[in-house]
Amino acid sequence: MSPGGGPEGVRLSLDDVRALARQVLSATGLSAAHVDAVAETMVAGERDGCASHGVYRLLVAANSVAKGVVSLDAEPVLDEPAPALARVDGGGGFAQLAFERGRPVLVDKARRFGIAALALNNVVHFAALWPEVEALAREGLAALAFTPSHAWVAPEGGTRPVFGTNPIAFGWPRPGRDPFVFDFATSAVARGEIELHRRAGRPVPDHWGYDADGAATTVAEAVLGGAMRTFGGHKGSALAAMVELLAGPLIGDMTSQESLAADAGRGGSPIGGELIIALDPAGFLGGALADHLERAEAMFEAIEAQGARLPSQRRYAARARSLREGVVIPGALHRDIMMLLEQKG
Ligand code: NDP
Ligand code: PYC
Repeated sequence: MSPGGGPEGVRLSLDDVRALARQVLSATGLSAAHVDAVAETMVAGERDGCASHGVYRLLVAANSVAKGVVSLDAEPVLDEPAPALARVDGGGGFAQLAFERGRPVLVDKARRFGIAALALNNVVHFAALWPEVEALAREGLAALAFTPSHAWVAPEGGTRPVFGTNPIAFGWPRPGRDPFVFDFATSAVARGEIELHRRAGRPVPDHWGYDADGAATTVAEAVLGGAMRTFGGHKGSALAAMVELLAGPLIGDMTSQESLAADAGRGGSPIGGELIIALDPAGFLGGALADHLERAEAMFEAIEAQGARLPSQRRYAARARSLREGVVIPGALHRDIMMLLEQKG
């Protein structure tokens, strides 16, 4: 760890971030396998400039442990309900380890059948989805991932929460280049972003949510206690419903309303399911694969040629910078993490 983050920040190398994340997670009592899997997603989030899903999530993970929401040493159990389907029961543990255990099977099935799906059930989820679809795209697969959360988001036209923040992530393999990846909540913004605004005492835009009386507000705390809004009006609302269905009832798991009810006021991270779908482009394209992937590149070029950027470009640039220079953690967040460590020590 070295100074240089400015008066309000602490500069850390990525190795420092990894060591800190492991130390805090170990101190909560998580098993070594969970510590490793969870820490890596936090390092990746911080490295890629995704503050709402970086080391801030140490506070979130520790809260879920303290509230008794997560199983500390759950060993994920894999089964294969059909040739192209895999399912991992996470046993109430964090989702990251369940994904790690299911990923090789998903990749193998996608290569064998052209398309395959992996359901994660009974997992506690607080993570970003891009690390998963990016990893699959780096294996040459197109990938989609969905997960509900807790009922925090109102449907378009209403003001009471029904949906989770319900992210959708997509990855596309680009030969010789970093994959094309996007990953966003179907709410106007991730809840973690509103929590960061609350921590910093900053107002939020008035289209992010309603207070408990259903009135638009710029007070982060009021949105957290009221209802968030979907992005893109009725379109985000329909996509949020799709995520509920695909990663809830379709895989035998909870909707965001059910997950919030199961939390019973403890205030932990959502417990429920995730669906990941992987397609091998070679399944449709066979020997013509290279030609068609090249046509995809023409589309990316047409986007960039007019000065528009691709999703994931900012993240890859942040990654390159963090690998060179490390990252700067806000001072208040660093203090809260160190305080957590002292309490556990
Ligand atoms: P954003 O609204 O910030 O959108 C992020 C995506 O949009 C990224 O792929 C980003 O690429 C891309 N993007 C942003 N601006 C542009 C632009 N101008 N041009 C092109 N692409 C752009 O994210 P959210 O706040 O909605 O979500 C943040 C994270 O929260 C996600 O990773 C999500 O998985 C996570 N989340 C997790 C939940 C869970 O239940 N586990 C629930 C909700 C959210 P880039 O990264 O390069 O900027
Ligand atoms: O930021 O909305 C969010 C979120 C919910 C669960 C994990 N992240």
